[in-house]
Amino acid sequence: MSFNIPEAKRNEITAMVTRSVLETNVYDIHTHLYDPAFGELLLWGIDDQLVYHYLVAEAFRHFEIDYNDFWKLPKENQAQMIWDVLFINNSPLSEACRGVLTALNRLGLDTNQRDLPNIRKWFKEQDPSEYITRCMELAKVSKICMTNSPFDKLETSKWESRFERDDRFTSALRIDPLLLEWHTIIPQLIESGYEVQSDLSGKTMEEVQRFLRNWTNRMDALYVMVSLPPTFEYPADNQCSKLIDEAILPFCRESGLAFALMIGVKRGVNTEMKLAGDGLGKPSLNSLENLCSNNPNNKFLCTLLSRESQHELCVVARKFRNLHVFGCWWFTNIPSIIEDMTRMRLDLIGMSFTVQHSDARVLDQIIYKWDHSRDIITKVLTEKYLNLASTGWEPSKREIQRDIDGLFGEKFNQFIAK
Ligand code: RAT
Ligand code: ZN
Repeated sequence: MSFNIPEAKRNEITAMVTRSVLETNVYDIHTHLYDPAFGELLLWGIDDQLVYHYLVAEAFRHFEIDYNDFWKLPKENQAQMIWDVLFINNSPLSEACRGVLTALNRLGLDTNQRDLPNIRKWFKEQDPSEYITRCMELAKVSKICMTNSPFDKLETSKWESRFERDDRFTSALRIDPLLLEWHTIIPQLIESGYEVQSDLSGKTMEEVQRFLRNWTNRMDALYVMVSLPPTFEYPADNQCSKLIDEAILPFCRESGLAFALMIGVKRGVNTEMKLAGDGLGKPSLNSLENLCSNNPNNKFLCTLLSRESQHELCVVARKFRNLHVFGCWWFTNIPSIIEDMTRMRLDLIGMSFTVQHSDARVLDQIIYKWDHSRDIITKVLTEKYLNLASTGWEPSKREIQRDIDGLFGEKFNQFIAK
């Protein structure tokens, strides 16, 4: 209730919060973007925006084309089909559609022309290295954390060569296959000189730790990360749990790195849609509680995919200070849910979380993802500071700025540095 605050004070607080949220640089702590040294792996431009898997999933609901026939088309033709069906034949109201238009609009293009050839022409004229800076400036993103897989041949060849890092891009070591498809990666580990056994016997655990150490050093990784299905159980009598206990967590303790868990993805619900075919499920958070309580000397970062799990996650975070909650992930990264989650997190865990990450796969997307989130964060925080002011506690400009710095990356930095 903020009706007892004089109007001038209300306006002052609203203006301070709005300015601070809109002008503070963020650290985007989880993306699928790459340091420009990775060349074509860093996607940008209108065609990559249109074939983003969030839009592919929406477009297939209208298409009649066979899945395979669609995948055989060149990227430009796929993009054209998506544009036609989601932007021209229907109004582009979904979050992912609106996102494309927000980015184009902020880049100075006239979206009202609905002119895809002209948009393409504009992108062809951009200089890639200037364009990165432009997108980062427009989004007010000062640092971008990549998702780096030592199992992805496309990127490992680059890591194995020496190259100069762009210091705006940091790294996170992604290890999904190690925990979820152990049998499929054994040949690669053996070929790279690691003495591992399929039944995890002998020197396997030490060797997995050596593998993690080598890749962390090579990538200068800030944290180790995995995305897990809703059926994830810990502790459990299986290889995943054993690898976590005997390789991942000891390595994280030794190196001081946090272990990031993104829980709730059901891979391949419709495999014909490829990346667009993943779904979600509601996990039991007993496993997360067990991880945090059995391993008090480890640090955990966590984000969850199901809306229904968000309240429970906040409660787990209230119990364990070695857990840092971050972002509104994937299917939760839509305005109505961001608003709900942000308000609930502030209510339950105060200022001790990271409010958002973009998960951008195409550079230009950082513009819309952060623009849309900033609008909602402004709304929620303004309401919260006005509530505070109505108790007589007037937030100062410096306090507001401190808080927003925290939510936009400082709390994350402090957590991983602990
Ligand atoms: O949000 C996405 O683009 C998903 O495809 C996933 O990449 C997810 O964010 C993940 O990191 O597993
Ligand atoms: Zn992701």
